[in-house]
Amino acid sequence: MKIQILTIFPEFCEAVLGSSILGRARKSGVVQADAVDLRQWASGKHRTTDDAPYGGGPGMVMKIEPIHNALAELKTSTTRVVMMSPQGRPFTQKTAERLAGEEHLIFVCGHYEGVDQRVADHLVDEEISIGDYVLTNGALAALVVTDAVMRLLPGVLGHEESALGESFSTGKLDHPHYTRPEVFQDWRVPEVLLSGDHGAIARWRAAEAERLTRERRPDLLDVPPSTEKPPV
Ligand code: JF5
Repeated sequence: MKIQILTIFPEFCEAVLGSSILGRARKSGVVQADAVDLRQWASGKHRTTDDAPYGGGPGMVMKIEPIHNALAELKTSTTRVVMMSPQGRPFTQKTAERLAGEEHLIFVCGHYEGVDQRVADHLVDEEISIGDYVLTNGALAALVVTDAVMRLLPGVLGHEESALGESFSTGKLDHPHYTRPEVFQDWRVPEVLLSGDHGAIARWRAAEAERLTRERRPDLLDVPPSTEKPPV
């Protein structure tokens, strides 16, 4: 799989892509993930990627031409182009699973007040939001999606089973986890986890996941499984 993050902050993305599990996955060759500097396709002495909004108002809007020219050069017949913005469809684990099946992803990252609407209307396949808040830098959102997608790819995590059977792939929040020591100050590890009774442990974990989900995320319970449908 190949992932390209098209951004005016490539060094910022490279720092994340080069670190920890993502850095190791990249070196192992199971995935190619790179930041691509949008300014390569910006014209003029100042390599401008933004301009004042038509109709007036504060801030700057990202221009269409550099994004168009970058995509014209980077896209192949199998590319899916994703734009990160607060106006996008909500990003979920289902979205991550679907994107993990793609051969080539390009993330277009917005900044400033926004991106010329013709980019979303004509140049991208889908617009995704990572949540109901506003960032200064869409690359931050693209990195969140990249991380969630990459960890699903075979060979990225140590043990294959760790990507499944955890929070959200089950449709519920995860159960609590504990490790040594058995007692810290006066805080004990739940006795059942020390019992060696694997049936009892599985039942306790399922009950804890259910209890936590009912308490914190009742919206996740008793709803039909979402059939995520991307636009074309
Ligand atoms: C961005 C215009 C993009 O703020 C975000 C974002 C929030 N949730 N998901 C993405 O992206 C940066 C800001 C303004 C376009």
